Amino acid sequence: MAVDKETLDQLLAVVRRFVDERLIPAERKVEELNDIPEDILSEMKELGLFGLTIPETYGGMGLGMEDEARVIYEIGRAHGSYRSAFATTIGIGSQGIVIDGTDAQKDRYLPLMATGEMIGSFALTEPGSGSDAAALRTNAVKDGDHYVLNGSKRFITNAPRAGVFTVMARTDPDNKGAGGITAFAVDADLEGLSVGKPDSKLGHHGTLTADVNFDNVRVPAEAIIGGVPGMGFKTAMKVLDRGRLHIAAAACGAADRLIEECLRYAMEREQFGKPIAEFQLVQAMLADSRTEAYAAWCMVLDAAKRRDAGERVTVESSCAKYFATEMVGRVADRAVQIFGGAGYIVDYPIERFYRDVRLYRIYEGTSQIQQLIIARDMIKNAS
Ligand code: COS
Repeated sequence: MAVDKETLDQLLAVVRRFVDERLIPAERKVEELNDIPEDILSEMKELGLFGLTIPETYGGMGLGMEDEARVIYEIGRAHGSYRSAFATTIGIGSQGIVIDGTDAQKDRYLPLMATGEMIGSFALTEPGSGSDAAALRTNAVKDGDHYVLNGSKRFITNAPRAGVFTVMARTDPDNKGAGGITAFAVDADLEGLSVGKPDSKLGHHGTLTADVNFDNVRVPAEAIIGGVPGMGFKTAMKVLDRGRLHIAAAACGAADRLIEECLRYAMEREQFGKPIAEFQLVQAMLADSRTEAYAAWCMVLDAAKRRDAGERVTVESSCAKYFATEMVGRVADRAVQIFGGAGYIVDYPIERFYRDVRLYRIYEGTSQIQQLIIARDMIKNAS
């Protein structure tokens, strides 16, 4: 933990107030604009949200995993796109450099990311490779002291705003697996790099995702994250170990908000002459949501503490992501049920959460990929 308990408590209180007073009231505006209002983005930068996990030496707060999870829980209570606005910069878009980057790469990028001046983005997924990440086809061919990148990346969060991409590309054409992949820190303004038009999505309106295309993009060899070719897949997986816990924490925050909305509505809404919260079938739904959310949050905290203690948490991170994101899907489904017709119309936040939380079970590894990671580890340890 890079901050003491008192500082963390103050930060959490400030973030909670920001969420309640600024972010939640502007949720409808985010949906209408399909973007985060500029004044809110500026306030997020002032609060230091873009530097939460960037080490203090580089101008960030240097939060450990548990503290990050606690802040993300709070942010997760509001529209999912608020978190996405800074999450790639403190998460998958910077952590490759934080975990494996050279000193020169850290010096160059991290101070700019910590203030939100530069947005970091993570480019792994391709039109032909998603779950099978090691099958990626973007290639980087050595040419003197540069590499020439060709290929396309898909569904890249914050691509239209990014200043730097962590790009996984194949540098060894003879190695079709993980060992042939190298991670590069690629500046967004390099010639030949283009970003497609933002995707139209089921939810997360306000988060911009797009294709990123590389057409003979010349990247200096110093851009290889960590300086050693062939390590890119491992860098990506280490980044995702942390990223998956972050998503699990966001799912817990979303569940918290949904439960709060459900309870308030159930206590106000009257049917058959009394508040629906007095009916045991509604109580069962409330209790199931509360119980599952509590279990998920315990998992996130346990895995986060272990990571902070230096343990490798690949499996715990997958368990937490798998359970928390499936949990919030069930909580959102029950929320629609408790709200009834009101849960299906846009005047209430429930239908939006129902759409938005669906993504948590897909990105940064589907639920099925988490199951595979967990079971593979069990089998490996037993054999
Ligand atoms: N940390 C460090 N190293 C890791 C690692 C981790 N979490 N996970 C895997 N590795 C290493 C392995 O140890 C192995 O190294 P060696 O070759 O030295 O033994 C190498 O990376 C390859 O690992 P593995 O054999 O497990 O790779 P697979 O191709 O079988 O795939 C999965 C692994 C399926 C887990 C991976 O492709 C994956 O996570 N897919 C989902 C991708 C994803 O989340 N996409 C979302 C886009 S990002 S928003």
